[in-house]
Amino acid sequence: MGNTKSSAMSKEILEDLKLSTKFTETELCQWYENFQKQCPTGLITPQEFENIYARFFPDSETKSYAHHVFRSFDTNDDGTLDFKEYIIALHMTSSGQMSRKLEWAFSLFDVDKNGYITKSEVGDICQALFKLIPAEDQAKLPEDENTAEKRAEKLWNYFDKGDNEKLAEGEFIKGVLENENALHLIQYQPAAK
Ligand SMILES: [Ca+2]
Ligand SMILES: [Ca+2]
Repeated sequence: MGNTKSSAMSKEILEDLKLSTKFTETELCQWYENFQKQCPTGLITPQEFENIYARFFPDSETKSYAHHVFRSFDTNDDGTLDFKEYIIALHMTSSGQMSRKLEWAFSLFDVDKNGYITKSEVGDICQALFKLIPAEDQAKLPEDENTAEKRAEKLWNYFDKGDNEKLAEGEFIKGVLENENALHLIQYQPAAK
């Protein structure tokens, strides 16, 4: 207390994050302390981010998925994640609210950030997601979901769009909310060990 080290979070960022997330001041300050410890420069690089994913999914190829997630969190496009982006990411992805998670999923699939998802973007993310599935589990997948291409095709068809059409955020969220299997195809959750 009263120890205003240079590492303290600015009042402005704190107020901003309190407004835009459901986190309390105490939580935010604790996360800030942890963030500073893990990341003394205050910025997470793509490489550090990849390393975190590699630790979470030791049996998978995480590089391309980590790259896409990083891009979706780097809202100001400067190639690093600052504390604010990190907390917003945490808020979006850990929220109990499905609609918020799906807003994030939309930004994950919108690879070029133009506000629409194309079939080829669905293909890119399905590739990255497929690589997250450990090889032994890939072998157990149903016949029509056992390659990234099949999964992308199946997912895209749920949205009822032609190959050259594009998908807006509302259509994406609605489509996934109405279809459990679409929800299953846009994510990978490792079986609990
Ligand atoms: Ca950034
Ligand atoms: Ca796009």
